[in-house]
Amino acid sequence: MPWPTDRDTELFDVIDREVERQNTGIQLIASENFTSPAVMEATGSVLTNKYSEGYPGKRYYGGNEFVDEAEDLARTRVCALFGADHANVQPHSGANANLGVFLALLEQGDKVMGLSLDHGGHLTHGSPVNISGRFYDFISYQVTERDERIDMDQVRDLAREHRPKMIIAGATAYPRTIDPAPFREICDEVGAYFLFDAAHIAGLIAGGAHPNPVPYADVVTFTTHKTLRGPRGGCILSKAEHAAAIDKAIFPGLQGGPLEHAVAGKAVAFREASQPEFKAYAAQIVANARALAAALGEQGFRLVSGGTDNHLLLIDLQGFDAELTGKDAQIALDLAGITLNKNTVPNDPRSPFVTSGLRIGTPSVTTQGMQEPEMAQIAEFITRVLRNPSDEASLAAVRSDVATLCSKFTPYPG
Ligand code: DSN
Repeated sequence: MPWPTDRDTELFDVIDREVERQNTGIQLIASENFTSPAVMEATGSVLTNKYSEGYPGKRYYGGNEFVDEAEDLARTRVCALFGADHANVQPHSGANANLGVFLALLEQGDKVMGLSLDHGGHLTHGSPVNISGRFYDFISYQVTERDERIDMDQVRDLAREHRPKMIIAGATAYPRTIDPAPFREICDEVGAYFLFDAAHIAGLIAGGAHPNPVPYADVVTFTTHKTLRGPRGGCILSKAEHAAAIDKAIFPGLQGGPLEHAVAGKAVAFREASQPEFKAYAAQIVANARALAAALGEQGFRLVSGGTDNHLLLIDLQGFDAELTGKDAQIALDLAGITLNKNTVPNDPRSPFVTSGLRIGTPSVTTQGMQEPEMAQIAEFITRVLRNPSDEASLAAVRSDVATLCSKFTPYPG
């Protein structure tokens, strides 16, 4: 029985409109990127047809000889890229990667430490609405009031007081370098496992623009679609001693059949990230974030922690316009073709649905080839929008300027 031959215009027209949106607007969501046609080719391949529960050489179903080769390529490449003993490339997402690590190394109710969500931590680092916060006893550390950087004195004090089974480093909205060495020292002192969640910065690590936590941490998790520029998905790197427990936790503990088309896309991305050009890419992401931070600072915006070391910056809007919420700023910028997300700032008086801040990232615009001069232009566009967020004519004028800029840097021409 053949497949239908008529084109599903209802659905593919929607995708065409999304291509147009990505091509003509400025994408500043810190956790997004434009993946390569090769990654998309692998992700859209016939590997989507195959069931392959298990791991290379140990599958439950037949016909996995080529899937095994693809998954082995992904595992070998990512281990070489980060200098890891062992990789599990099957997690469907970063959240699943983290949950898999918890399942492998913790018992329900164990104490774990992570960065507080409202200070830049991730949902899976102990939020009460996430399974992490419901099944484990999380103790949150924060950033300091003084410099808005992770308070390592507090991390040490809390670790000594609570003796957690695991300490998590890593963040989703933190603009500064996270040094893995002091975390390792504290973990050793209190006998805790050290998990580094590198989701946001995996590409910066691969490109040499951020210290590599792999030599320090027992386990490193990350998503493959952010700075690393691969397909959507997760990955776990671990010391050899944790390999069997992690593999067992992901399958059969947490997931069923792996998404081998996504695993193949990851293999392609790991190769791309090992090329010399990727080093230049990672360095330019950081240079662009710094340039954007400096330009926004000149326009009167306060940056959380005063700037950035990585791919993202956090704007605290309270000094710029006390009435302007992150929510309203996001909506106005979207209307002008600038996509980013509202974000709480440390000690934010507003709720996470409203917020007083914006998170801005440079991975996507850097993939497009934009550099420091374009960052100055983007800062100017953002300022024009946020000075008059309800002025439709002003928003339309910025929208037109955004389209002109993007026409020189189209990610997916044709
Ligand atoms: N939602 C991702 C982010 O934007 O940082 C993290 O999971």
